[in-house]
Amino acid sequence: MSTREEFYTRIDKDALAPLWTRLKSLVPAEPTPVGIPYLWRYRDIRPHVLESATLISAMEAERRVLILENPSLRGLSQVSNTLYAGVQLLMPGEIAPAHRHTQSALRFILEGSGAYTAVDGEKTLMQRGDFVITPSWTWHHHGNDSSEPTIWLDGLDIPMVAFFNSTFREDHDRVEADVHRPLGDSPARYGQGLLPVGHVARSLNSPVFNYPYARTREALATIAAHDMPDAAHGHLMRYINPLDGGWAMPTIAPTIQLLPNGIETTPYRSTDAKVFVVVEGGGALHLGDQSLVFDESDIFVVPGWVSHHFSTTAETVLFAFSDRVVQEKIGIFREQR
Ligand code: 1HN
Repeated sequence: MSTREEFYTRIDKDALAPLWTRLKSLVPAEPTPVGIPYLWRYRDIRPHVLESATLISAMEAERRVLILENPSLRGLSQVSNTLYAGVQLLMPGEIAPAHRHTQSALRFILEGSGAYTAVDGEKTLMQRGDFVITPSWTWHHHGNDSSEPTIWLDGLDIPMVAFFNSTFREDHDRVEADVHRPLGDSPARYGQGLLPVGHVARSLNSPVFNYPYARTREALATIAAHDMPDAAHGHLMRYINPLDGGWAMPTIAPTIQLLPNGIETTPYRSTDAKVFVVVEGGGALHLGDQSLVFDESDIFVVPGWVSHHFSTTAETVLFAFSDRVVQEKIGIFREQR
């Protein structure tokens, strides 16, 4: 054994290790992508999601969800290095019981009309394309009083909160938590370009907890009708907290973008892994020599620092979420065109 090896063996007993053998891997020149790019075709996963209702109720499951697990992170319940994603089903008449947890959640509605989620004492109805926030530690339950199955994408910061070992959960003692504000209260107070004078933020989240697609789509259409698309992003907008103009959530950064029909965007990469939902249209995601063809309602993940670009075969709207907000806050977000 060399003198160095003998030294490493000796200090190992005192729970010590040399940095110099590890420095280059601890601090590489640039990020090594975690997870692989992957696309879940909605037409493939939808039958499985619907079949799950024949096996278990929302009540028994608590949340009847099929996890979207990155193929290179199997068993970890992760879609990316920092995020969880899943597809949730609520059948007519069902309730997913009230609980709360320190993880923050977003919902992006894929199917159905008229189911509700109740968050922190207020219900909101969910339609396709709506983006809904469930802030950390708020009581929430979901109910479907409509006659159609309702399906949505859940995005949570589960791996991030686990990293900090700050995970707490609590089950409500009733199936439905108290609802003490009427439908439409939050949008009236916070979602009309108005704020109650003297309003004090109670949370780091936007008090607007449902961003209806009808309004989002109208904004995109108006902008796209007269503005040139950005070469890499088309018409890219972020969901904001109207109290301060920052991202709508403190740990997950949600965006919506319109890509004109026939566009071929320029290559782009950023340090945040992104999960996309194809809200409208179709096209392809290109990564090196790989192309993933996408259609309406498909969901795909692009790991951080992987160069990619898009081509479209129809006017396309993409919803996406990532950990960009956290990376910006701690000053490590990078992007490259
Ligand atoms: C959760 O509370 C929901 O409230 C969805 O709908 C997915 C995944 C893990 C932990 C909690 C929901 C979840 C979750």
